[in-house]
Amino acid sequence: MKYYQDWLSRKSKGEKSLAILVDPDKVSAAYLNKLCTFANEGFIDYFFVGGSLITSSLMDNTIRFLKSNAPIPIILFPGSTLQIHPEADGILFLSLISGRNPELLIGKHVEAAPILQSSKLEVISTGYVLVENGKATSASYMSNTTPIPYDKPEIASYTALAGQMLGLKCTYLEAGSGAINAVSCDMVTAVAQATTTPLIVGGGIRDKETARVICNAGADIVVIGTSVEHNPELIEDIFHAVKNAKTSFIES
Ligand code: 1GP
Repeated sequence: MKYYQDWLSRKSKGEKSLAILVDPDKVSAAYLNKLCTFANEGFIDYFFVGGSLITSSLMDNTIRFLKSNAPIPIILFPGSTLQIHPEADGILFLSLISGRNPELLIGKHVEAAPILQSSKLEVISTGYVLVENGKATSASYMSNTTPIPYDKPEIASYTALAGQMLGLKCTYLEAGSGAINAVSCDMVTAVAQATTTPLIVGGGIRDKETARVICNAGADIVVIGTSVEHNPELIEDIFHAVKNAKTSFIES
């Protein structure tokens, strides 16, 4: 569990990380080149690769390009079992614990298990928690589930805690790609205080200030996709904001 151990070690030191979401259906060759430049300069910790709907040829090309041109881990963030790719480094094995769709809680996992067993991918079991954000997102539409209300941090915190009690190794608090609002800081803090495992937060984070406050609220890894697709130059500033953040409810 090399990558997961790295997340635990960073969490124990209070170090925050930046993951860039790469959706193969949305990115150009020029953008991938740019991402690799930032990764080589040390401004990205992880690539998360996946999307709600992807054609497999683009997935192949994207993973191979990133793998050959950047020195950082590629973690799959799959929208379906079709997105399991053996040349990535790890996979978020997502169980959609905010929803009540049995296929996304366990059904697809049974289909994926033999494929993952025969791969070299590091499998990181993840409680995936969708949060309502002001508009329907691909994640809620494609999963056919109802997200947790934006203003109910206690529901999110007990959902994440139940996931941890079930043995899931981390929580991904998700407003959905392109969300109008990022998850609230109150919700991030509630989940961070209820659990001891790494907390990933994404969806609708568009600037360094939002990344900073989400990290200060208790996120360990922030995931950014849409905003940097539009303006990759944001990456360096967001990276510095993330690295300078510190969970505010922990006494030093
Ligand atoms: C989606 O959390 C990610 O899973 C990224 O969201 O595209 O809104 O940055 P954005």
